[in-house]
Amino acid sequence: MKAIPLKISSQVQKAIDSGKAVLALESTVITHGLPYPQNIEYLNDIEALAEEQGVIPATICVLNGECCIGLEPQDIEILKGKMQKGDELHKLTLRDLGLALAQKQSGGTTVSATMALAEMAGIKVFVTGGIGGVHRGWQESRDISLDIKALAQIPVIVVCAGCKAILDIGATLEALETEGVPVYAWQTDEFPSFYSRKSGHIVSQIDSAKAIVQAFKIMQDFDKVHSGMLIACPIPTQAEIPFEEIEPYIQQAIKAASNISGKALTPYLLDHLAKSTEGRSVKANLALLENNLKLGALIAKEMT
Ligand code: PSU
Ligand code: MN
Repeated sequence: MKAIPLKISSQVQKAIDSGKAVLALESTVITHGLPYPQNIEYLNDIEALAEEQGVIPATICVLNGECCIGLEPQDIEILKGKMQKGDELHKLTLRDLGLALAQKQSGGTTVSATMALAEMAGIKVFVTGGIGGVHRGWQESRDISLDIKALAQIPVIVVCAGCKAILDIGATLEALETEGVPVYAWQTDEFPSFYSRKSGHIVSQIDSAKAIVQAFKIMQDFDKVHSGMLIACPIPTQAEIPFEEIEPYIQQAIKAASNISGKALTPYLLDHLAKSTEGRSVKANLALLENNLKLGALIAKEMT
């Protein structure tokens, strides 16, 4: 078996070599989660914010068939160029990586693919907006994100603001339990629901980066356990869209998406919400990403 070649940016490589804290960042949020040009602004802002918080950002994506762990300035230009030209940027889950590398594709990596690549690079902490999970109506569609399986099998800590609000949150939490994924809410006992701080679902509370890292390290000492860990960090109060307010928009979006399935579904729903809420959902998304990054930085620093 040959190892998959990783294109680790010089900054990230230097940080790894010197034992500095590195934080992996997801890229499907850039290619498929946020509208253009906010997505490129986000990429620049979030990398700067990471450095402010004392960690080296490693945005992970695939560019022309290469697995990038951290982006060089020219990589950001390539990504930007592809977005401007409307070149195809794929949404790459873990199962898509083989063909993507073989065919020199480019794309954003989802939580499952980013976790796998981060782990291969030795990065243990990863920040995203919301994980994929069990979709509403799963009894019929069987739509359950590969993210759940990745969390069960790849030992990386994932910081998110809950699962995407468009999902069946209760069923997602049950699936995470079945797969043995530890799930903690940050300084609260309620699992947040992405745009809102509340979901009505109670999970275990965790209050410090130290406790997170300790629990994670002990889990790794179990021979038969290789799971990741999910830390759900509620969106800041001032950026929140209360559940009762966003829910009608979500239902509208789901209704409009009745003939869309597979991996096109999430981007469709997010785009629909961005339009129907006149950009409010995008603003909330950006705020929660920054907030997650700050927590991810604390954990990554604790890890070193
Ligand atoms: N949450 C968002 N925006 C996104 C995603 C999640 O707010 O773009 C992406 C993540 O990359 C996640 C993926 O891993 O959607 C899950 O997609 P699916 O439901 O098709 O598995
Ligand atoms: Mn799916």
